[in-house]
Amino acid sequence: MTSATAVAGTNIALVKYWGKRDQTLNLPAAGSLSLTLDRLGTRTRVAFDGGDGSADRIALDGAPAGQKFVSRASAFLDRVRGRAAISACATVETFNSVPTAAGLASSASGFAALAVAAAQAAGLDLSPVELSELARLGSGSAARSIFGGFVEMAPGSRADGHDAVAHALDSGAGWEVRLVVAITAAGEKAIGSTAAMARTAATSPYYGAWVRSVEDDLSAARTAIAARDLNGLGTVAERSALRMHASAMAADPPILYWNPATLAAMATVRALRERGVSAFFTIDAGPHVKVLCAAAEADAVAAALNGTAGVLRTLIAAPGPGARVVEAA
Ligand code: 2P0
Repeated sequence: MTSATAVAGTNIALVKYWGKRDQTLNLPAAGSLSLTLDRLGTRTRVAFDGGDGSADRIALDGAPAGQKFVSRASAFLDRVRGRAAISACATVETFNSVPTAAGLASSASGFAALAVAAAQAAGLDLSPVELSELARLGSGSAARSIFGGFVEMAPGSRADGHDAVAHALDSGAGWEVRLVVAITAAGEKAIGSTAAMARTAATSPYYGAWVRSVEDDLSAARTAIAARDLNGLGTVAERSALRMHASAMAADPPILYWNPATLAAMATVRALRERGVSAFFTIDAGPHVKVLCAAAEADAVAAALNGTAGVLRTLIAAPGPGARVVEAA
């Protein structure tokens, strides 16, 4: 029996992924661009040890995982077993440093860590690009967490998805930015990303316009990163987040992730900018607000967000490394 433990940081998209060209293979309809974080991540141990004898035994944060989580993780392990030609059920122990499914992108670090740990435990020798493709099959955003720092995900054009993988943007390496996360609610989000994307694509009259807008945002974001232009990158990030949410809000039934504290935090960010602080928000499939800023201004940004009505707490994250094996036996 072999086992492996992997860790992965979550990533926050600055140019958002929202919609698929293929549901089964999780192929995105457009590219995306993100920052992998040093904290807010997942640590996962996988052993193909027979599981509980007839099924995978999967624990999340020290307790047996719920049915939805188990079936998604088991389906993913089936792909790994298929590739490695093994049949043994697995024991999986996974720990998130953020609340699962609260809109803090735990599926990104979760499937990145699971892909890396499961591939290693199964004896598969995969390159980072192959791991990115594997992680994408678990969750589209997980493909990006295989790499550290600024990362771009390609939508690809092949039906088999081999070209829908992420790569690191080396031009951003060493840039001392921070993401200040303002947590505005406790508990799980109302509707998961997968279902929300599908509904947006099927019913939102703005979906096509959203997808068509992404390429220009990617291009502007790449240019800004290469130039270390925080205002340029932040402007793209806010635009991309608002357009993503606009497409979702226009779905039928509508998808609205924000709460009053989300709006208050956005106002705080605008007020910071009026005072000369380069701070820019982005919002994922949940009510929390993540604020991009320079490392030197992160404490001031966090203080302003902590003083915002409805913000429960903040944490400051820096760019972090890609997913990696930390223990193998
Ligand atoms: C992103 N999100 O680019 C976007 C922005 C949330 C909002 O990727 O269906 O959990 O597993 O591919 O990866 C969340 O979507 O969805 C996400 P699936 P995933 O970060």
